[in-house]
Amino acid sequence: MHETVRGWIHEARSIAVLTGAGMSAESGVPTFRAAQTGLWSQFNPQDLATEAAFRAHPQRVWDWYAHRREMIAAVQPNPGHKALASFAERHPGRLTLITHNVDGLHQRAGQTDALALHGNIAEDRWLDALRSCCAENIEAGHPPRCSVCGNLRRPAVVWFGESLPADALEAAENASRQCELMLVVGTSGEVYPAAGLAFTAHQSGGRVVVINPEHTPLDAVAELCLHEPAAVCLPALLA
Ligand code: BJW
Repeated sequence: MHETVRGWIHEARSIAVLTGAGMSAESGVPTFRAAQTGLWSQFNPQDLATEAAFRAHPQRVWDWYAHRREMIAAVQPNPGHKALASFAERHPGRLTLITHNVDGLHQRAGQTDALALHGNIAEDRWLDALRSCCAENIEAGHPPRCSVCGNLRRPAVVWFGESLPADALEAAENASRQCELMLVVGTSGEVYPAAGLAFTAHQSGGRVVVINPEHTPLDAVAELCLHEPAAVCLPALLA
């Protein structure tokens, strides 16, 4: 099956790659829906990643992100991230990388033009974006706040019920419509609108290949499913 997919990669003039949390599993970042460990095992990540949760329990949600930031800062891009970055460098303009991931590992592997649909966990922004708070008034805390009006800092990620960055989403939709081949790597295919990009690629005539050790709803539009870990499969396909 690798030979077949390698042939499709060789032929395709435009390739879109949609990655999710499984892409970073071999770097040591737990997937979003995997059981949480230690202190965080009692919480469902889906219940923490909302604005309502942050407003109700700012310290709890802030500390969860602080814990994940620390963990992510300590890991490295894996051979899968590196294989994608190296392919993009060797074939300028042929590959569009679209990611659910907020961990910045594609960017650290060299793919600075990755379309990060759910933001970046390393960055913060004001919770109430309409208030004009100054950076010099940031008072340390869990979370930090504006010493003048109390506005809170929050992680610059996209929570459930929030809009995705419009430019990145539009570019991802265009790439999905135009690609001849889409590789869907390490995502459960449950979170929209990102998951819908695989259907867009399929409906627009692109071939879809899913790389995931488990079955997902996106298998329905895949011409082939490779049930392998991303960090092993991608280097084998893209070398
Ligand atoms: C391996 C592996 C290895 C393991 N190798 N693979 C249409 C239909 C239904 C619902 C909706 C819809 N449109 C919108 C919605 C609502 C909602 C949604 O999708 N809900 C569903 C859960 C039902 N979407 C939204 O709210 C989005 N916003 C939106 O639509 O705005 C418009 C709107 C506004 C107002 C009202 C309504 C609509 C925003 C979604 C934001 C998602 N944010 C998060 C958190 C980011 C911050 C953080 O990290 O804390 O993004 S949620 C979380 O899920 C995170 C991830 O990026 C995302 C996707 O998860 P992913 O990557 O698939 O990870 P996992 O863990 O689920 O799966 C890992 C996979 O890897 C598994 O399959 C493993 O098998 C595999 N794997 N090891 C390869 N080694």
